[in-house]
Amino acid sequence: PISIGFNCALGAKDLRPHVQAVSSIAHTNVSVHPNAGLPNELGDYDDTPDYMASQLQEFAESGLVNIVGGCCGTRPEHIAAISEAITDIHPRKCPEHTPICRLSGLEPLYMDEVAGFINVGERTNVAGSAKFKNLIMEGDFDTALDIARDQVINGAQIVDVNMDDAMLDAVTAMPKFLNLIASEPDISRVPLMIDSSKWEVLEAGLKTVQGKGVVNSISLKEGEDEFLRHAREIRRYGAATVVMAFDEDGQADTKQRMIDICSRCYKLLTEEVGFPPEDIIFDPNVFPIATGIEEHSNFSKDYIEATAELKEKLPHIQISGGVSNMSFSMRGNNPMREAMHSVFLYHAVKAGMDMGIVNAGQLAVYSDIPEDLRGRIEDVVFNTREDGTERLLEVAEEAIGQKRSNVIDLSWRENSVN
Ligand code: THG
Repeated sequence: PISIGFNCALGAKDLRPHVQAVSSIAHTNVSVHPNAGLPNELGDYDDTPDYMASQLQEFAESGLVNIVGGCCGTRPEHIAAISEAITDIHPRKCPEHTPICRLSGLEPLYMDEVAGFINVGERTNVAGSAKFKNLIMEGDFDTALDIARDQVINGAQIVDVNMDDAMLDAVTAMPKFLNLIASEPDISRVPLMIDSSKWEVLEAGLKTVQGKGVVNSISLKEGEDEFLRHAREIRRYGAATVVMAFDEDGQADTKQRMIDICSRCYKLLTEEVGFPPEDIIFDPNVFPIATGIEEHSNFSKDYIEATAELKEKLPHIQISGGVSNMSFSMRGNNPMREAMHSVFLYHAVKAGMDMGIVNAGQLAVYSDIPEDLRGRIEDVVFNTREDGTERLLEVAEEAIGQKRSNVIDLSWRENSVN
């Protein structure tokens, strides 16, 4: 746009905080055309030409605006006074554009150093939660909303929604659920991630989400033409996107393939589509380890090393991954899975991983994991010994016993107020 601005509204004075907020972030001109105050009981406008001119002069002197004018209640005398008051003042300068990924629900989410690692709630996924799936199948969307709310309460800064199931019409279910989320401000304050393997479902979601969400995901699976077409559409809807390391030959399952496919996608997206690199979220593939299958043993190591190289090589990108995938072989043993996720994240985040799809609120603290267990997990994550999986299985039973306590310690309430 040539300009983003405020029209009419509250009169110049009460618009100031809003003008200031937009002025500090807009990478285009900022315009203000206030009314001459709010109408009085008789429907007249009370702000005089001199008063309005002095207000707008102050906006201009503070460097907030590029274009000024008047709306309801302003007359030629107002415009003349405003024009004279601002004649000698330099227009606002646009702030420098810092390329960080900016998302939003009702509230903004800036993926900068202050925000740190971003947790994406995984539970509103019919393939990832039996409870969620049953509720959606029964049509109990209201109770299903509680799962989304719990994810946010437990620290999810983005909520992933997935309705892909053979028994479900996801093109209908996705927007239905997203619309219900939109009416719950405690959930919709965070950005949403629309998760589907079908483009029609992603597009139905894109049409529904407010703010700036994330598509999860696109890839080169069906070739360059489809990939570019989808990327352009996502751009048109103003969303960011997850790009899977997946090409015409299948999923990347080695470090080199992860790097090659992501690099190819980066070039296509930035050069052919003009996609902002900071809105590209690569997912190099988190696959299960400790499965007993030799070919799987490098998956986590490759992911972590590819992450470090990609962050180095491709400016401004984000790296994401479905963390709970890596522990599938320990299904039924949640304490062990939580410990594995935490160890994996500790190293992946150090390598540059920016965000992860996780079971929000169910992550062990790395330093709380007993040293012996931590060491055994590290051995499988980095594939440092052949008997790594066996050694992890040896202690798996013990881990089940160490159920994480969900009892909240309120003894601090016994202390005195002072
Ligand atoms: N990358 C991207 N998107 C993704 C994934 C990814 N979306 C889906 C998935 N992977 C991430 N989400 C989940 C959600 C749940 C689980 C794993 C990944 C999970 N669920 C329990 C299980 O299957 O054992 C369910 C238990 C229950 O029913 O409560 O582990 O990699 N871009």
